[in-house]
Amino acid sequence: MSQPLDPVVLLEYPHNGVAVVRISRPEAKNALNASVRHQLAEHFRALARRDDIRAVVLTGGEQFFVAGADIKEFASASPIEMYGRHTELLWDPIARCPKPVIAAVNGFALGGGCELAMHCDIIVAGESARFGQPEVKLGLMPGAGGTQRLIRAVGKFQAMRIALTGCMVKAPEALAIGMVSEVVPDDQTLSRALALASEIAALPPLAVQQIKEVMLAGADLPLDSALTLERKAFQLLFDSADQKEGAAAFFEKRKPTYRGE
Ligand code: CO8
Repeated sequence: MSQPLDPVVLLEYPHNGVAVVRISRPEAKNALNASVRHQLAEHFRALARRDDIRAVVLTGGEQFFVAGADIKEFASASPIEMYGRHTELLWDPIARCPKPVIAAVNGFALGGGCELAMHCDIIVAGESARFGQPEVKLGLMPGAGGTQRLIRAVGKFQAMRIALTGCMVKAPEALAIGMVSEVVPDDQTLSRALALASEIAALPPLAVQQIKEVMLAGADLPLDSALTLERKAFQLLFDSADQKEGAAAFFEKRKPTYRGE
């Protein structure tokens, strides 16, 4: 796929099986304008189809992740204009990416930026990172999953406090309430996210993808249905060459070679 003329989202391939999607719009603290959203969606659609990519790291700058939706683009919009933008079609490729997505967050992840991080499967935060849903201070509310993903991640009482006050949550507190996976020194955020991505990329991709799919889909189902879904996916994996290879390597006391088949 050809790179757009004015790329504000960059693609890099630092390690085998790992892609880095980097938002680069520093003049607006990486605020999500139409170009950023479209390029993000385009990259995620393309990465989903690539068999050689087994894990994705999503990051921003060293000083900031994403300061939210671009306020200039919606400050005077009408409801019908907002509806007609169908931004859900641009979030979907991120939410539905079959490969694990790890957010590496330094600095601000606010509003749509916090929602973007919560689209990911693992969040590594630098110790100075700040998360928040400040939309209420603009007379708005989260509109890309912030009310729903946050309450599912941290429970009612923390989610209500965060969304109703628009406060900023510092990384150590975010870790304590389950809003992020790990906190590391700021200069190690990307390297830690890359290390996790490489670790996952070396594992059997069909098993990895089934785990992600079942955990996300099952979380919104009644327990019985979710357990059935889990059982079916578990059984399906017995048809994979990688499952046979994993068992054979265990008994032969050697390192397995996984081919994603
Ligand atoms: N949109 C547009 N421009 C922005 C944004 C933004 N969200 N954030 C920062 N900028 C711009 C500033 O206007 C400024 O531009 P300029 O230099 O031309 O004046 C530049 O970035 C630098 O910003 P600051 O000077 O403010 O930098 P500071 O370091 O002082 O502060 C902050 C950084 C704290 C991040 C501050 O910029 C800020 O509070 N930004 C707004 C945060 C916010 O309210 N985010 C939520 C936006 S609403 C939202 O995300 C709704 C999501 C709904 C989902 C989508 C549905 C369509």
